Amino acid sequence: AAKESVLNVCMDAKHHKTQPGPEGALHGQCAPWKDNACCTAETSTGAHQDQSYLYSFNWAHCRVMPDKCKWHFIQDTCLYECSPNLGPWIHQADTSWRRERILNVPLCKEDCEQWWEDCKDAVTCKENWHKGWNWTSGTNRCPRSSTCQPFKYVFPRPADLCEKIWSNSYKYTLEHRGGGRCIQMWFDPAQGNPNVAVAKYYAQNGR
Ligand code: FOL
Repeated sequence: AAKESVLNVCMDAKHHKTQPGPEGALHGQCAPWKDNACCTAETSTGAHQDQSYLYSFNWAHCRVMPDKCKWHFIQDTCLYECSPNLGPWIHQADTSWRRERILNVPLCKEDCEQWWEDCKDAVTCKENWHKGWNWTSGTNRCPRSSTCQPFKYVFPRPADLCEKIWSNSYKYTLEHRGGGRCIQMWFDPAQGNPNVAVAKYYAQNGR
């Protein structure tokens, strides 16, 4: 029962609730978290919109992002905004837009590899999507001197994508979905949220 303070918490970031709790109606891919969430219904809707009020982020900064790839970015946004089970990996952030961030969340192998597979032919100009954009138009555009290339060249292996894109929010692991040792980006809520047990495990066993 060590470190209970990191269980069932929300990070102190741009859109997170102070405390997790039930949300009657979370939108689309965020619905699995409706029994206990750090996101509001409004945030869950924003997670599905292009250049939403959340971060004004433009997925199509090089060209339109294929839907099968965007699905993973929506799922990532849902996990990031809604999960109350990321406490063991919350750290102080040093940015203007959030006090806390997640670092090295152990992502399930299948989730990372499927994300990479479905995005390998999508195109981007940057490896780290947190920093260094040109925001003068109100949304992120590719900085001068960057070039648009397929993900498979920017991120040669799945680990490169999952780890580098959000400044090491995730750590690529060899752990499998359902094994209780890695965080799943999506799950069937009928069986409960599998990430509850994962957070409990890491809260006791470190890292
Ligand atoms: N998903 C995951 N898993 N982890 C995250 O940390 C995460 N973060 C976002 C979305 N999904 C995530 C938020 N994304 C900027 C860019 C992207 C972004 C939030 C903000 C941005 O304004 N970047 C500025 C620098 C701002 C600063 O560091 O003060 C830039 O230079 O482009």
